Amino acid sequence: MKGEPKHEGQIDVATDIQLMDRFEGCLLGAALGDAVGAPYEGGLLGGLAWAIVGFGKGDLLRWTDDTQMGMGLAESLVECRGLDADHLARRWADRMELTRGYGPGTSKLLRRIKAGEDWRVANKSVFPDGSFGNGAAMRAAPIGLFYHRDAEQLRRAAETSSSITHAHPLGIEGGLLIARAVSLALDAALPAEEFLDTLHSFCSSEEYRGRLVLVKNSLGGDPDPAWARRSLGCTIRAHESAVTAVYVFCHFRDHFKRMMEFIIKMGGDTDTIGAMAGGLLGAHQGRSALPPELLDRLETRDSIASLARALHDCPDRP
Ligand code: R7I
Ligand code: MG
Ligand code: MG
Repeated sequence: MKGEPKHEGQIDVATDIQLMDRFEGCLLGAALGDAVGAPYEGGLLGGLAWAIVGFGKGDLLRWTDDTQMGMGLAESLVECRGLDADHLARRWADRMELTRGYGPGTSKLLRRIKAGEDWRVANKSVFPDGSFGNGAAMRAAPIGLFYHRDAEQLRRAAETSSSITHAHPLGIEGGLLIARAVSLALDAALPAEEFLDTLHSFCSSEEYRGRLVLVKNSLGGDPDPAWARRSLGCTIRAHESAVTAVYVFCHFRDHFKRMMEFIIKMGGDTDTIGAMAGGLLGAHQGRSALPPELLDRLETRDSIASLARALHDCPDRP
């Protein structure tokens, strides 16, 4: 039982079951946030395009590139028992379905990797300094889960996995922020101030650190979508959306539906902010915090849950 002294080698079963539940909550929460936010990304035209792609699929909640890449990352971590960047680059390139709404730069460079180009070359082929889109941040949750016990391994894995497609320092930092935030969110007792302070010291650029200070100052007040849009951003750029997801999580850490309503009201990159914030909420609260009536409609729900369990059970997880 929790709190009782343990003998050497004895496993705390309750804690392990809770951790497994939070792994499931995280990957399912990210996919659900992505799928619930997807019809609102890109305004009316984006919604229309998403509806056309989904025509005939009933009320299934369909996820986008955010989840496709996140699941590819989780699979690769499990199969390679840790991060193998070449394996991961191939996995992403092989799995890419264009109807999932990939970012323009990412889809171009994944096509080049699929054609045989090394990711170390492809990642500067579209933008000369690499991309600062939020494509690395949107899929970073599995890194946060897998390496949650070791912040330095987490940093290295987040940097490498981000730079496969997002070599710009701001793109990489988005992946770092979300991976670290997920690892911290697994601790259900962590106070929001401490969570934000740890993230602040983990980040290096003013784009991220300045916004994290704004988020800390907002604690205790009411969340405001217009303020968040203006001061933190809700765009496709990593530094204008990853901290925003942290803000949303801090204000709605146990209200998935209210959190998604807020994200949709804020507008902009709704699927991606939904994926990042949904992953944080699920990591923090576990699977039971996700509304069952929405989970029942989530595309590939069961395989996402079993991938989360495989990630948890991976023998080489630090
Ligand atoms: O980051 P990325 O994979 O896009 C992810 C987004 C999410 O919202 C997904 O849901 C999906 O809809 O797409 O794709 P990128 O094309 O790498 O980056 C996104 C955009 O950021 C680019 O298309 C550019 O508009 C902008 N951007 C840059 N612009 C100028 N210079 C990214 N990097 C640069 C840059 O270096
Ligand atoms: Mg998307
Ligand atoms: Mg998006």
